[in-house]
Amino acid sequence: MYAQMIKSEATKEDPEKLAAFQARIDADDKIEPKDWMPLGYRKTLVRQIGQHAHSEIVGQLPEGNWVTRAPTLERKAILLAKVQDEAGHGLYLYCAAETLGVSRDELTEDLLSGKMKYSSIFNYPTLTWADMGAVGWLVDGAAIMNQVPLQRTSYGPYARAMVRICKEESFHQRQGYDIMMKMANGTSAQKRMAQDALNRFWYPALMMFGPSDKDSVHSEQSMAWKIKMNTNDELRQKFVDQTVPQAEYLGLTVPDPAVKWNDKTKRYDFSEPDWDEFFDVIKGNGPCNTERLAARNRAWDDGAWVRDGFLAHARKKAARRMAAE
Ligand code: FAQ
Repeated sequence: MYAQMIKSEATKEDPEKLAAFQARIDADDKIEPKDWMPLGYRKTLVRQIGQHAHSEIVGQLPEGNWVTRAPTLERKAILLAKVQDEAGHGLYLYCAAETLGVSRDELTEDLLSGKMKYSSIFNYPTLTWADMGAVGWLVDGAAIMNQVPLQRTSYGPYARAMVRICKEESFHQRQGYDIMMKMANGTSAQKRMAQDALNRFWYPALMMFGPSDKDSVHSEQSMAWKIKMNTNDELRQKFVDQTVPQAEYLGLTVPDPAVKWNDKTKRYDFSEPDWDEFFDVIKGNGPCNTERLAARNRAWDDGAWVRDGFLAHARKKAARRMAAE
C-alpha cells in the first residue's frame, strides 16, 4: 500500500505548494498527518522513524540477555522495566510512522528481511553485567543527546512521541550510570569490568550519531525540513563533552589517548571512530547482526498464532455484524 501511495504521488510537485510547505517549516509550524507534504519529506520520515522504531525493538535484545542474570532482585526489576520501556518506545514510533500511510506489518517485514536498518550499536554483544551499566550510561546517553532536539522536529506525531520517550530515556541513563558507580567503586575486579565495558562501548556509542558530516547523505535536506535538528558531528561532540567528565567522576578512562580539553575551542578533542567498521556493521557484518535478525524473525514466527487468532476473531465479529444488518 505504501509503495502504491508513493507511486501515485510521484508526480512533479507543485513549486507553489513546496514553497508554502517550506514557509510553514521555517515558521516552526507543526506538520500534521492530513497536511500536504512533499513525497521526499514523507519518505524521509518513514525511513527515520521506522529505523528508530526498529532500533528500540532490536535494542531490547542486548539487555534482555541479562534479565535472568541480574545480580539482585532490585536490579532485575529495574532492568525489566527498562527493557519494557524500549518496547513501548518502539510502539509509539510505529504509530507515528503509521500516520504517514505505512503499516506496522510493512515496516516489520522490511526489518525482518534486512531491507531496513536499525541502530549499529545493537550489533555489539553484552558480555558482562557491567555492560548493562555502559549501555544505560552511554547508549541511552547518546540516544537522549539525539532525541531531545527531536522533540522540536517539524512532524507533529514524531515530536510528540519524542517527548515521552525522552522522559523515559533519562531514567534509563541514570540507572546505567548508577550501575557504573557501583562497579567503579566496588572491588578491583568490578572496577576492571566497568573499565572493560567502557572500552568496548565507547566507539560504538560515538558511531550512533551516524557518519561524519562530510559522509552524511541525508543531513542537509533533513535539517532544511527540521526532521533533523543538528548534524551528526555536532551531536557527537556534545556527547563527548558531556561524557568525558562523567567518566572522570567514575575514576574510569575513556579509551582514546587523544581525548583532551581544548581551551581554545572550549570542547574536548577526540579521535574519530573507525568508519570502515561502522559501514561494515550497517551492511550487516557486525558481531551480532545475524543473531539479532534471527531473534526478531523467530519472535515474529512464534507470534503468528496470536496474530492469526486476533484476525480470525475480528473476521468472525465482522461476519456476525453483517449477518445481523
Ligand atoms: N546505525 O545520512 P545519514 C536507542 C545510516 S535509539 C545504523 O547521516 P540520517 C534507544 C543512515 O540510515 C537509537 N545506520 O543518515 C535505546 C543512512 O542510511 P540509509 C536510534 C545508520 O538518517 C537505547 C546512512 O547511514 N536512534 O538507542 C546509523 O540523516 C538503549 C547515512 O547516514 C534514532 O534512530 C547508525 N548509527 O542520520 C534502545 C534517532 N547512522 O537510511 C534500547 C533518529 C547512520 O540511507 C536500548 N534518527 N546510519 O540507508 C536519526 O537521528 C538519524 O536517522 C541518524 C542518522 C542520526 C541516526
